[in-house]
Amino acid sequence: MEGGLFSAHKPTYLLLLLHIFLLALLPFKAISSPKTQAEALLTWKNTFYDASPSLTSWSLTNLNNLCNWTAIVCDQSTKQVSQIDLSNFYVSATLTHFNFAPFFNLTQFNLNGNYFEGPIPSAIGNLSKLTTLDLGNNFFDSEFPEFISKCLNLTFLDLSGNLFTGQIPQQVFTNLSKLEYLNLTNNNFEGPLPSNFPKLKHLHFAQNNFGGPIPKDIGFISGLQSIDLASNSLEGPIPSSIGQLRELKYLDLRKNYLNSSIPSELGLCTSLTYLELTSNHLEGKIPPSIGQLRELQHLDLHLNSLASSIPSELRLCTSLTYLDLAHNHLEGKIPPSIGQLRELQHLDLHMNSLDSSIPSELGFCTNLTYLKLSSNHLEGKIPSSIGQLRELQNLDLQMNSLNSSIPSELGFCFSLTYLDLSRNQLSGSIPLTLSNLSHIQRLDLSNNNLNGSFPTEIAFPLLGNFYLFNNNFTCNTFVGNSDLCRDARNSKKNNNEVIIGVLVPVCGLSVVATTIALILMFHKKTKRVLKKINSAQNFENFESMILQEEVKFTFEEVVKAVDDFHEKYCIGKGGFGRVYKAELLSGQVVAVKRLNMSDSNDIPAINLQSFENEIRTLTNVRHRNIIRLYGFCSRRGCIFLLYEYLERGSLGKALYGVDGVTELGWATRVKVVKGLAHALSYLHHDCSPPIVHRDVTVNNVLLESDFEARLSDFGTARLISANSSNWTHIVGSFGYMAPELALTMRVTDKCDVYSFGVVALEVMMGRHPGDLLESQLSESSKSMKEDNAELLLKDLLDQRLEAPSNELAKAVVLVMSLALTCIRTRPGSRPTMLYVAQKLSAHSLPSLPEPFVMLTINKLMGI
Ligand SMILES: *[C@@H]1O[C@H](CO)[C@@H](O)[C@H](O)[C@H]1NC(C)=O
Ligand SMILES: *[C@@H]1O[C@H](CO)[C@@H](O)[C@H](O)[C@H]1NC(C)=O
Ligand SMILES: *[C@@H]1O[C@H](CO)[C@@H](O)[C@H](O)[C@H]1NC(C)=O
Ligand SMILES: *[C@@H]1O[C@H](CO)[C@@H](O)[C@H](O)[C@H]1NC(C)=O
Ligand SMILES: *[C@@H]1O[C@H](CO)[C@@H](O)[C@H](O)[C@H]1NC(C)=O
Ligand SMILES: *[C@@H]1O[C@H](CO)[C@@H](O)[C@H](O)[C@H]1NC(C)=O
Ligand SMILES: *[C@@H]1O[C@H](CO)[C@@H](O)[C@H](O)[C@H]1NC(C)=O
Ligand SMILES: *[C@@H]1O[C@H](CO)[C@@H](O)[C@H](O)[C@H]1NC(C)=O
Ligand SMILES: *[C@@H]1O[C@H](CO)[C@@H](O)[C@H](O)[C@H]1NC(C)=O
Ligand SMILES: *[C@@H]1O[C@H](CO)[C@@H](O)[C@H](O)[C@H]1NC(C)=O
Ligand SMILES: CC(=O)N[C@H]1CO[C@H](CO)[C@@H](O)[C@@H]1O
Repeated sequence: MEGGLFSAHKPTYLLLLLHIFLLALLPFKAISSPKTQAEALLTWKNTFYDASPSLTSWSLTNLNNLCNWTAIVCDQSTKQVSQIDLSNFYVSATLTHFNFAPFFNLTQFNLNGNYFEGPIPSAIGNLSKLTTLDLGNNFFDSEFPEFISKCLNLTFLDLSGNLFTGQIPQQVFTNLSKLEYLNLTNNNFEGPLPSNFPKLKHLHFAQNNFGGPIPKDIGFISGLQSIDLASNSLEGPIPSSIGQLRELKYLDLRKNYLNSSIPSELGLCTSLTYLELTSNHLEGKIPPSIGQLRELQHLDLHLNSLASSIPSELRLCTSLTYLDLAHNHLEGKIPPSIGQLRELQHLDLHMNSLDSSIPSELGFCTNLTYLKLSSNHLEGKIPSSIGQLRELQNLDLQMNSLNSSIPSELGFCFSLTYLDLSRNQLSGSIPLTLSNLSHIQRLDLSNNNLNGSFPTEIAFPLLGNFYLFNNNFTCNTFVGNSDLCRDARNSKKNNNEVIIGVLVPVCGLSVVATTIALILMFHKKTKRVLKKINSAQNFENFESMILQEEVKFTFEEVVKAVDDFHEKYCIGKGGFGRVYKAELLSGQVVAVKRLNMSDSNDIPAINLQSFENEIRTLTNVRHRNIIRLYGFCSRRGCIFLLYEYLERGSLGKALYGVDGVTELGWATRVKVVKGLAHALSYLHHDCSPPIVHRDVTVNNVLLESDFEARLSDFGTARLISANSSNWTHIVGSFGYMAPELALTMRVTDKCDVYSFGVVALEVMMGRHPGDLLESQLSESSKSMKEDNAELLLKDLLDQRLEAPSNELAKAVVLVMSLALTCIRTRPGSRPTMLYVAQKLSAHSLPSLPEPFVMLTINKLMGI
């Protein structure tokens, strides 16, 4: 059956001939032929919501070339389809319209990373030769497709990242005796865990709602190499049979309710490299047998109730790079033998009851980048050997009873960016060598007994914050820098609390302070660390407060400043609530967003704990182009979010206000778009977990006095809909919302990319690009309507400004062409924000394909 057989002239005739030919060949089982297969695929493709341009080979005119179609692999001998691999084609469709009958010989079926939705047809159970079935990362929403149990040859089954619900019928897997890989991660499965998998090597059930105990016989699945049951509701013990899994390399049981002790049999799993038991209720001691895990690289037991001392056998786990035992009840001393863990990069023992001194042997762990021993009962001195840790970036020893002076060797930890020695009894003066810490961004020496002269050299390279309050320094220490110090007697408590915040690094050779803010503390020693006051199970009574670490005001001050939310302080109203401007006594201005939650029905669904975690994540977001979230407070059914306040207001205001034209020239507009791109790129690609903004509009982009863009309101939308998977409405603003939201209701980062595209177009056009967006949609499979495509760019741009020229013209063209790719209908064909941000920041701008005045939209889309 050569492709050449089918001439273009008489296709029907020849196809008929072929059909007869095939019928003659296969008289009894003539269900499938290349032609019926091709036709079935085409029928299916015609139901795709948005035909992928990369599937152009799937076409009537190409019927005779089935084996050369994209995403199709044929069996060499039968010339029939043996594999369909549509992974990451961003197809929006269902399986309901796919006729499986001609494909009963299929061995691999891969739809991972698309927008398939709806149920799985039972006919899939007829694919008896199937070895690989990958339906991961779609929007399938049925119960577990039981008929899969008929695909007896299945070795690989991935249903992860969908909306599957319900229990897993126990008998499903009894006959799937060849199954080696099973990934059900990130669905809504519930009920007991199945365990009848004779040949399974990879069991991944994380992020579901499985309950009950871990099956006792899990140890009999002897070939298991990885187990991931994280983030479920499993309870009871870790079964000791687990010790029989000699091939096990990866075990992740974090975020469950496991409450036994760690079985000593775990020490028999000698292949383990990764062990995660964080966030359970594990108790008892860390079994000394753990020392047998010589391959172990990652050991995380934090947030449990483990007691007793740290076993010295841990020294035998010489492959460890990551060790976290924080937030337990561990006591006794830190075993000096820990110094034998020479590969260690991350050591966290904070929030335990460890005592005695810090072993000087820690100085041998020269690969350490992170060392946190805070909130223990450590005493004595900080060993000078710490100066050997040249890679150390983060050193946190706060809240102990250390009572020596600060060793000058600390100045050799050249990589330090974060150093916290606060809340100890450290004495003596600050060693001058600390001025060698050129990367330091935060230095907290507050609440000690330090005295002596204050080495100003230290403060000046600091980019971030420097805390010295509650020591024995007095204002006199700062002589020569009188601006540094204001009279502390304003303070009601007169307790010499001094905070020095150095905001700007030194430029050039001058060692003169550029901007130094000195804030005097007026208040009692309110705890300024992220602080939770109280929480109840229902939202009405949910009183809680979380403030960013550096925040120096109290919520009461804010309430006072806005006269208990008097109307006259209201500066804006939005879908979620009102925004108030609070001018505090200290002169600081804060924007307060008040979200009225009590009338929303969604509230009971919010998991308060996860809500708080969310806030914590958001308060940690730091980026030049993102408004700082100082904290949050909840009272009487209202949530208050405290943000940085910017005088200039929103981009929308600048764009449409009276001064829009004069102030927002082309260079400024390009700068604004660039800043926004960087902000979103940071949220999507540098935050963990990534943050999707969900509501990017010109009103949520604020401008600094120099027109630097600052994205605001990030996370608000997510907070409001957190954990309510059955949304009754989609959060977002009309005119900026990605079209697929109407179809799938699942928010991805590509929704932000779309909104960014709209905002970028709007900034350049000086008006909302509504008509452009509509024409994109109505002709989704082709490019744009022709009349649009022939539109001249210069006519599209904001007519209130003179057309840009030279370099500025190039920049405007780049912004426009990127923005047009961002508003593509298919989410998959939109670029990532990382890509956009990088393109916009490239050192040289691409040159124009033709003179600026002749550029059409069509041409632009090809750039
Ligand atoms: C499939 O494509 C390859 C090269 O891409 C070509 O050599 C071959 O002839 C094509 N097969 C058919 C049946 O058209
Ligand atoms: C499957 O392949 C066999 C030959 O390997 C063939 O006889 C049979 O008809 C095929 N079945 C289908 C449904 O294509
Ligand atoms: C496919 O499976 C369904 C049920 O799973 C069955 O009713 C049907 O007869 C099967 N079709 C073929 C062609 O075997
Ligand atoms: C399953 O695979 C085996 C070996 O690969 C093969 O002999 C058998 O025919 C396959 N079973 C089915 C139903 O295709
Ligand atoms: C399981 O699926 C999730 C989600 O698709 C994926 O992130 C993870 O890497 C998969 N696990 C393995 C072991 O492949
Ligand atoms: C498993 O196979 C046996 C024997 O072939 C059959 O009787 C049983 O119904 C099958 N179970 C399932 C759940 O398919
Ligand atoms: C562990 O939890 C289970 C179920 O919640 C309970 O029955 C059991 O008593 C607990 N065991 C321990 C040691 O706390
Ligand atoms: C430390 O890290 C370096 C580079 O990552 C690596 O080559 C070295 O083996 C590690 N171990 C020690 C003990 O330095
Ligand atoms: C530090 O404390 C220990 C015991 O609490 C005491 O023996 C020692 O003298 C103290 N050292 C200094 C320098 O105060
Ligand atoms: C570190 O700082 C001290 C005092 O400021 C200085 O004498 C010394 O040369 C510095 N050492 C290095 C390696 O920079
Ligand atoms: C060395 C020194 O002056 N230490 C004093 C610091 O201040 C406390 C009281 O705040 C005194 O108790 C110390 O003697």
